[in-house]
Amino acid sequence: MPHEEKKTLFPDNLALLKRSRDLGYSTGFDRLEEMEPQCSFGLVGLCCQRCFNGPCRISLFEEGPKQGVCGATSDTLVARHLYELLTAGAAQHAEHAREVVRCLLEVSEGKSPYTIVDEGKLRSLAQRLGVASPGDGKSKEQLAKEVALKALEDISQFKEGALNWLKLHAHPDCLELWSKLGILPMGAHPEIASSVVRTSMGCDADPLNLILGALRMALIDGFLGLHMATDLQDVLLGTPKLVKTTARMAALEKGSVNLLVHGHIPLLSHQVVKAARRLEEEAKKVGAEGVNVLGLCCTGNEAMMRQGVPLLANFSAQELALMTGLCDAMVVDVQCIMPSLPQIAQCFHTEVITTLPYIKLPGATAVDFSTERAEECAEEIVRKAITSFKRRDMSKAFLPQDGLVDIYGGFSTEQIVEALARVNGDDPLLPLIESVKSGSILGIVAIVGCTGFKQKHDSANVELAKHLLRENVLLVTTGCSGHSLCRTGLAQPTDEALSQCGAGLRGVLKAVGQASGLPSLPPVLHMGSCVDNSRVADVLVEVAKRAKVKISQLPALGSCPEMQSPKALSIGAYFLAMGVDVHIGVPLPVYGSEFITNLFCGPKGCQELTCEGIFGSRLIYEPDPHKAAQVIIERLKEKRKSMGL
Ligand code: MSK
Repeated sequence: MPHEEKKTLFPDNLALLKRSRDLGYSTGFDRLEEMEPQCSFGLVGLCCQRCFNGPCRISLFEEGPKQGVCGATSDTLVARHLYELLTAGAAQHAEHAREVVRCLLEVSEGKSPYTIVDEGKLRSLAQRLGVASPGDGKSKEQLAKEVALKALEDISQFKEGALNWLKLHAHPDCLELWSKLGILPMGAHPEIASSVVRTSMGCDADPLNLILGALRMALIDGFLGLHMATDLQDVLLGTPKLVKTTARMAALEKGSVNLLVHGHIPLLSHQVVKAARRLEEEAKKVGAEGVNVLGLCCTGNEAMMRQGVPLLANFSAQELALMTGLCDAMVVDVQCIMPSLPQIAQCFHTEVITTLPYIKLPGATAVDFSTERAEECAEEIVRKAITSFKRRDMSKAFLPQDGLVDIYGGFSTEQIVEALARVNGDDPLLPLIESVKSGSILGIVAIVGCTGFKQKHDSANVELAKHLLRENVLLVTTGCSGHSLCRTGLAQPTDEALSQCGAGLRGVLKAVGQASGLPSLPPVLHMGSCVDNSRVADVLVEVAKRAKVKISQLPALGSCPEMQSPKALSIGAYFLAMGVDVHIGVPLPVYGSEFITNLFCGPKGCQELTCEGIFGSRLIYEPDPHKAAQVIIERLKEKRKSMGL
């Protein structure tokens, strides 16, 4: 097998990887190879660079140091590092949410071109937060302000007891357990500050105490990151509904201005899509057929879910997209943006545009985006893409011949419930619960998260999905895994896609889909971006309540086969704390500590000191997608037994 074919799965990405190598351009695939062999101390969490006595490296073997210069043990090093990783993930999601809260506050004060799009959701949030009651006559602007202030309370103030967003979304049993464990978090900012202090040199050194701190970060991630961002984005931009669009590099159009949106916070991309539609005529004046907006990574998922924007590429293919020579501009905000992008862009005519004053890339153009001036900024960005189109050199263009694939996305919790309600209007969750009880559906697995460079790109996501579908596992997806599964044709209700499913699952998908006027539901339900894992959590909480079981009894699991970002880890830890098993395909830097490894992946020894014993969940590490599928199926069967099935 040629070397490149071990690196990436889909033919279009493969052709572009070969092209990058032919032209002598370096991508992440090449840079990882140059990096190897990687430091084994770091890989198992035993390299500490916290002070200038080090770097300290603790040996796993009989020979060599067993403590750092300060006396920190391997358990302390691993726990501290894990806490830091979770803090990095949670902080990114909480800051994402804060940007959206700020926008909502501006809307409430009439200072923003954004509007309240889902007023029903705003009113429901306001009532559940206790700032509104039916018939109180409050305007939507008043409600927006009060909801935004409640959100800011959670983000920045020190609070005791359960935070507002925990009360909104957590299962009551979970709240009780987290309270007993003493892991109910303070506000996001106090928790992040506390983590920085506790993980510094000479501070918290108790491994168990550090892990309890890390679990607080997991809850910050889940509630003050994922849920808060999702709720308020839906209010401002609309709650996603079923949408049909396309995926793969073939979504680039040779005759159009191709403008790529990349990053995470959809406030920017939403306005860029609207501006692109307004400025079609300007594009035509320079000889283009129009402006074609395409999505990368999670911004791509957000723009797909609400505006039907095609999915172009996920994390590991962001550089490859530029290798087509057909990208006129790429606009980015925050997270998962490779610093190499402007270097590759300069080899073509592509303009890379950063938009946040605190996120800049050497070689990129900066357009400082503000939500107050969102329309103006978005038009400036689209005009830059149109100008760049005029510089495009078609002799450098290369569009792989692998065709477009249709995708059906937009499966918000509301959309899923709406589809189920067409089967049973009085009790929408019942058809799903009965399908699980009858065995037509073995369980529910969310294949989520990233793609990276350490495995064959997209392959583990796709192989795991195909294996689980054959075993009648209902699949939902988010993040860059969502791109992988859409590209493979599993997010469309075709006979070919359905033929990948076991008979029981196929029957359920057809029955629910046909009630909504589709031939079937697609085998994989795309629920959105990384923050939309909140929607997955909401579904599980509601199903557990309706089925009158604990979340930890549900045959449900989250899998991140190609994890690359600490954000995936903080999301995973949030699901573990809820009682949901989590599978990862990339090793965590915890193997330097038997205590921490057993705590997450146990049980060995004392049950009380394992996730299994405390939450009823387990972290499963298995890089091989087929072996992982077998382990996952066994775990789903164990959970079914715990439900008496
Ligand atoms: S973009 S965090 S690589 S999913 Fe959300 Fe993709 Fe993972 Fe970034």
